[in-house]
Amino acid sequence: EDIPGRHSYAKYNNWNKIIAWTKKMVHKHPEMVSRIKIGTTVEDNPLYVLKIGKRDERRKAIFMDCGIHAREWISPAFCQWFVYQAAKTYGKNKIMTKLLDRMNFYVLPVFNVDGYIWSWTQNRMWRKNRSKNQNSKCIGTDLNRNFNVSWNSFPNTKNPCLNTYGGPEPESEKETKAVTDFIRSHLKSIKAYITFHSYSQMLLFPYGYTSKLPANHKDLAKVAKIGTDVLATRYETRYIYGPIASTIYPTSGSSLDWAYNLGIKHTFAFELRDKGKFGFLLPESLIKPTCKETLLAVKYIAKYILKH
Ligand code: ING
Ligand code: ZN
Repeated sequence: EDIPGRHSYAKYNNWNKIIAWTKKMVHKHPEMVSRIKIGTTVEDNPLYVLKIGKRDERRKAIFMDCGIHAREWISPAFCQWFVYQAAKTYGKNKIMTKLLDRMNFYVLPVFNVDGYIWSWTQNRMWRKNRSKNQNSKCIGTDLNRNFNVSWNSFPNTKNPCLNTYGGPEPESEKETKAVTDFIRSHLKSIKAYITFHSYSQMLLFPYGYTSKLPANHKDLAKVAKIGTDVLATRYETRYIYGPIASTIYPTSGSSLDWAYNLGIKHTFAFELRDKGKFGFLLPESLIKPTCKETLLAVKYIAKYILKH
């Protein structure tokens, strides 16, 4: 589909607009933003990571992804807002300048491109990717159950017709493989992994596949506490925080647990607005408020990463 009209940070943008936007960001800020193609999807769409910061691989980095689930449109909207604000406020905002002088951000604005397109054109409530399944008419794998961490150890990940199908094997999906290859090859610099979902207003950290707490639980809980407090300063939006398994529900094969066990000791998942009134259909009037308050929390986490 090719709906005319301009890209806007106050609107949900379709995939064509988002690709054009990635290109524009690089052209507008060539010294600050570059675009890396990390792979392609099942339907041969490109997977682009935007790198923000100076081109020095020795620095610390934070990897962020949005849109692993197709219908969670506020998530890609946040990644776009983040890149825009980072590039725009560098040299003006003290914290952003310090962050970008000392670290890189890798931002994947849409992880599940095929699913995102499907949710725009065919089924607004689509969650999974669009890969075909053997011996089943049902389409798609849940990319957030497809990672190689306690894969398939919980119910509902084995049936291709369910929304939480984990795929035929870990990293079976091209999208998952592209992201895991990228993170593995940049592991030296990546000090934090942040993934954005909606909805529920939660800030989650490991683990999902066990009720055991990770070694640095106290640090993660402290960062999440302050992060959610900082988020609330803008519009008094209340987030709860805690380990995935006890705060939302147990999950196996998630990107968050995978990244943590790979050695990235600060991994967080945001469940953005709201708490269910609009759910996945968050009105466009709430995009900017959601992005603004979330940016405060992300900047806080990044500052913490710089210090530690
Ligand atoms: N929720 C997430 C899901 O994949 C989650 C919750 C986040 C689980 C991070 C594990 C890790 O089910 C939504 N809304 O998708
Ligand atoms: Zn999700």
